[in-house]
Amino acid sequence: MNTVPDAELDRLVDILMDAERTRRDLGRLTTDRPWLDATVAYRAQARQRERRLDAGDQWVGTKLGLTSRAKQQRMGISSPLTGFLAASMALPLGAPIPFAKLIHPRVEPEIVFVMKSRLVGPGVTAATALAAVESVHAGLEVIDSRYTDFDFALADVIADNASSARFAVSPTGVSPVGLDLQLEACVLRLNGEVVDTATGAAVQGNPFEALALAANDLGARGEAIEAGQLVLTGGLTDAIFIAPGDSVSVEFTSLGSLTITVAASEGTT
Ligand code: OOG
Ligand code: MG
Repeated sequence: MNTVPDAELDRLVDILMDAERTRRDLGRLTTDRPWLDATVAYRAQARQRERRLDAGDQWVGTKLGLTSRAKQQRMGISSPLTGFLAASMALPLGAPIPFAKLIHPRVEPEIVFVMKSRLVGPGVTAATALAAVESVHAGLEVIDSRYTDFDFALADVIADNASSARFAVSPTGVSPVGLDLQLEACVLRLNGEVVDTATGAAVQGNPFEALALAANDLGARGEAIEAGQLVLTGGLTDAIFIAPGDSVSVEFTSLGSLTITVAASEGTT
């Protein structure tokens, strides 16, 4: 239903952005809003993006969510989705996760693309997607749903920008040419202990398929993935909960490794 007035969308954005700022989690917004479907939710997501850009943030890329079975099963939603990445979400190299600013953060390993050229659907395939990639990187995403216990329907999580909070990307990338991302393995460690493993095939069969999906999905809404932007292709494994003082690392076969720590105490950014 696309007749939902902009004022109603702005109210949704206010609720979600207040929850983020005040660290107060919410019940599902879809419960008492039968008109809140995926299409309306993407309009709300785009308005949140505009608000952030108006406030001086920058749009630095796209994230995919729920692209692996591990994630889909955990969340009980079988459809992938997209969100936007803003410069303020990027954790500089070595910066800790600001635990005190988040509600109930979780971390997941991701394969990340830096784009060489613009990619816009429809009709994007894994092969054309690969040709638009400059470099492939190891990533860790910090998700922090604004919904209680990460309990949401598809439209809720789309409106909430796919639970995005922070992300870290390894500074050195690898050329996509000759990489077999299906067989690219990753090992996820929490405080040195292996907690999960996966290969790139977990992500839509191949992360380049996920990239094509994002470009086609954005294209259908009149948007594109721009040269120089990042694309987070979605958690390869389930996300893990973290606590202050923790250290999370991911090690890939060819993409190298990346470690982030969690700020040790309240008030630390
Ligand atoms: C939704 C966001 C999912 C991913 O990589 O699958 C996501 C959630 O799990 O809260 O970022
Ligand atoms: Mg993710």
